[in-house]
Amino acid sequence: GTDTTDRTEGYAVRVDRTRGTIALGGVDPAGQYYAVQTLRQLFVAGPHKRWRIAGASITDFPTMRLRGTIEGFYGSPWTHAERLDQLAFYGDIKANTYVYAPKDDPYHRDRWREPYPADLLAQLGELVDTATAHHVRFTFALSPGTSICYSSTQDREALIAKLQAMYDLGVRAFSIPLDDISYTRWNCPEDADVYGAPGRAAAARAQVDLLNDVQQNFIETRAGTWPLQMVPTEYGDLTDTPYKQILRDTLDPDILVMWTGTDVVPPSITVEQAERASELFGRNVFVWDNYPVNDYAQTAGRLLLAPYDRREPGLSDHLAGIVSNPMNQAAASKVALFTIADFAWNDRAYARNASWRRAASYLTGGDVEGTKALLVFCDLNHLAPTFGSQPWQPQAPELAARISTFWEAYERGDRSAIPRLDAYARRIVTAPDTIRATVTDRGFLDDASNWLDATELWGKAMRAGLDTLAAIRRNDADAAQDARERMEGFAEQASQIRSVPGENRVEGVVRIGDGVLDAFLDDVAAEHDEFLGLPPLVNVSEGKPATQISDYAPAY
Ligand code: 14T
Repeated sequence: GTDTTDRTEGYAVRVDRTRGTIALGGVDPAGQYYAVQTLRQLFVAGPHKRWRIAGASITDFPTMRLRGTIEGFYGSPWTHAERLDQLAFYGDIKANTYVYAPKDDPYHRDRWREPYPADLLAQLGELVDTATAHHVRFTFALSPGTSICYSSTQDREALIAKLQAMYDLGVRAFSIPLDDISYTRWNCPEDADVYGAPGRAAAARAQVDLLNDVQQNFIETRAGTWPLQMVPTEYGDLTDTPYKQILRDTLDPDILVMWTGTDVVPPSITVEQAERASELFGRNVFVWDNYPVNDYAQTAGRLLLAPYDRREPGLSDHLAGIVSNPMNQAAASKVALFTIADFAWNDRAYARNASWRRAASYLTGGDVEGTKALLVFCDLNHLAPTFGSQPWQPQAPELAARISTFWEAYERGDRSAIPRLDAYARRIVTAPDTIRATVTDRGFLDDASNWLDATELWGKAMRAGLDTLAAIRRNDADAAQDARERMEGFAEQASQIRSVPGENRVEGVVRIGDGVLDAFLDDVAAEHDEFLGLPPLVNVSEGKPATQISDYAPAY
């Protein structure tokens, strides 16, 4: 075929098996690189350690111009080695953007004026080169908002000097995030004279003054730079305010404005919302998506391993792009990042489950058993919280469906109910070993280690629970008692496992299938109590969540 594309980063691959030829073409260097990546990914392992490829005819291009991550979380920043590994990973998933904005790098935010010491500067230089090698735009972000005096020439000079040092390393993309700062108080008395009494409108005037200056007198006067990016102080709502009006009307139209969707961690992002945000800021917004970031209280003890979801097809028409704010655990973030890159590449063709399977397959190097085991594990870490009390992605949807089918069959007296669920429980028990044997990414195994340990124990508790029910069914009181004790022992052990100190910013007990797996064990215990002739327990906590044993009383 001769169908090609002229879209930025587009490419074509033709594999003609009858002629035995392979042709690759790219619109630009990134497109050529993606042609090679795709060809590499099309090879499958054949017998005798030989790689095989079927015929292929592909013409492809991304719908979103900017795709990737913003290391923008609080808490333990990624290590240098993790960052190098991520940049190579972005090449594999055709992501082209990495924004360096770790809140807890002191030189990024708290001590933004201070130059990087030589050793850290050398590392940043290595990141820039590695990013370039994988066609990733290393974007350096500097967050001066907590202490900058907008009207101070000295502060402006310090900021430019810091950006210039990065330019000298090869950085060509820059961002000035102004999130999570007070905009109703100045950092110096002079700002009140220049911009007026502190408030939303005055903050917008000061920010625009600074940003336009950087765009016009730094970015535009340096060769090869991309337009400046910024994060507004109002980054997560759709209310028109004097702040947004001033940005819309006076911020240099070339400057990219980020937006998180609503409520910091958005339960969904619709086309209508994106259109509205883009209208409010006077340009197509650049989405900073707070998934799978786990730096806030609701994520304590969690890894977030669900595929990207509830971002509406068609968003690409109204956005400059999407970057994900990932977890403190870099490698464990790859499951979500893989799927986000899929969505950003082609939002209208995105299929969450297919993308999730491919992410798992990627991490196991295509190992079929490993992929299945990894998906069982990811299902148990599927819950995605918001800042509110309701998660935006449910916990363990696969296990929950199987358990609900199980209880129906069990109540009906279906004798295959227990063995069927036990087969899945066995997969939970063995998933950690299979994952450890097949996932080639050591970082992932390290990040997930405690969650893998907990998974095995919860799986064993579940199997002991099923043994309890089986014993009840054959009226074997001793065996039922014994199995219940084993069940409770495993559950007790599992609930001792905590997140790794210094990883999850908010540490806590490792959560695995919570609300589903533990609920199943509670239901088994209730069945056993009934078998023993004990009255069922009722929740007497008067509408509040039941958290302790005194919240329950026997129903006589
Ligand atoms: F800039 C924004 F786009 C943004 O999301 N900023 C922070 C971000 O660094 C953090 O990782 C993320 C998730 O916790 O949320 C923002 O930080 C907040 C937001 C809040 F509403 C921290 C505390 C809050 F109460």
